[in-house]
Amino acid sequence: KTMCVIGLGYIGLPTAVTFANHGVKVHGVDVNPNAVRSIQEKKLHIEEPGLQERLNKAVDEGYLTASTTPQEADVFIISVPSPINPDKTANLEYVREATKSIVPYVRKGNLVILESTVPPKTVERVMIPELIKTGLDIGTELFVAHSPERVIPGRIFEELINNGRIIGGINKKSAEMTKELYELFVKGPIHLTDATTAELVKVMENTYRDVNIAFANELAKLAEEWDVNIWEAIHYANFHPRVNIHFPGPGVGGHCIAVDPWFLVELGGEKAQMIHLARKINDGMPLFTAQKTQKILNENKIAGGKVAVLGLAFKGNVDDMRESPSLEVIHELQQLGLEVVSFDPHIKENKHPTQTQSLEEAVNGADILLVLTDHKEFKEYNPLTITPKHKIVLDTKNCLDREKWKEAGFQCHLLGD
Ligand code: SAJ
Repeated sequence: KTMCVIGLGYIGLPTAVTFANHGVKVHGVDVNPNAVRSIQEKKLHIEEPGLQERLNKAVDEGYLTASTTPQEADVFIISVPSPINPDKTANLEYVREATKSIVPYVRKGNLVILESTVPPKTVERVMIPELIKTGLDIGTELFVAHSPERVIPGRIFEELINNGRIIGGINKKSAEMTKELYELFVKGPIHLTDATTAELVKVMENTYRDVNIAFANELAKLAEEWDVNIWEAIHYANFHPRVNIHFPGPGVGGHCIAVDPWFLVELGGEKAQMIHLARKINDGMPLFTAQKTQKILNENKIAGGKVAVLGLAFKGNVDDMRESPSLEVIHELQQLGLEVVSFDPHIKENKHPTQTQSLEEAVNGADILLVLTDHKEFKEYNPLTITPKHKIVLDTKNCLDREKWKEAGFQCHLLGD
């Protein structure tokens, strides 16, 4: 089998590499010539455990090539961004352009698979009208399916193989062909349905998480009123066999959970009230976090104040700071007139104006440490060696060993306590 993967980002590249490692001749395509070059040279432009070895193998054995233009293949996989516009409407232009780009290369009997997460009806309304231009009969001569990825950055390869998949075809044959393909490496159960159901399922999963996190954030705000530690409370509530409350935090980042619910808000309008409210609650957390930081400084009678932000990435142990709540928190802190420096062991070069290159540099002269990301490095810090001006820490992810930090003389605060 031959395959053409359009879009070599966080999902497209690991997917291309995995198929290549399983004997499929894969041609990767990206509009960004730098991404293409780095793959040809086996240099990674993204951080993901296990990716480097797998990429080396795929390229060295001749199973993975890359360029900026598609070529003929048995299967086409589209894995391009589906972000939201500033007005929170879905931007499906990448999906449309990627589909257009393959039209000249698609032949009778081919299979086109969309991996990107999209609003329900995108295959039908955006892709099919382009694919019709091949002149092939959709469903008998050209097969189309949605097979959304469900992997979590940081554990992509483990999850690509072990997670179940939901595959939605424009007809049964399309779904079955797609299933047969993924069975090359997927060990989890594969469920077949229609394309629109698969689109909705994927968006629902991320929306479930967003709404649940909004609930946790609201509980955190309430718990503060009563001096209850919400982390402890959620921990106990989750012992109930039918309860699974997520955890509060300084906001919801990434390009999935904070984005996909907007697809449902756009399509659902007035009917999507709870989903919309959850988005607003989570988007309000950076301001809440900044205000709480200010409040702690006030209580300690520290005027002005220097905040050392620990963590720029949108979540622990990843190097991705796009859509990170940390950026918003820093902005809000600066709006409050506070001085901010930041440090993140996973964000290597100078990617943010507040960024310092070492922990020592960041905490030097700081009045408060503000932990925004649960990186493993932060958990391993020995607080005895950390000497800011004032020993105060606000741990928004509850990731530090509180007792140890208290013993080291730190005044410890949580989001929701
Ligand atoms: N977060 C909280 N509280 C929690 C859990 C997460 O505030 O209890 C925050 C994180 O700090 C982060 C954000 O939410 O800022 C999102 O992180 P995440 O780890 O929940 O999710 P992503 O965006 O890395 O990946 C999600 C996953 N979806 C689900 O778990 C339902 C993944 O399986 C999807 O493949 C991915 O979105 C995607 O691409 O759609």
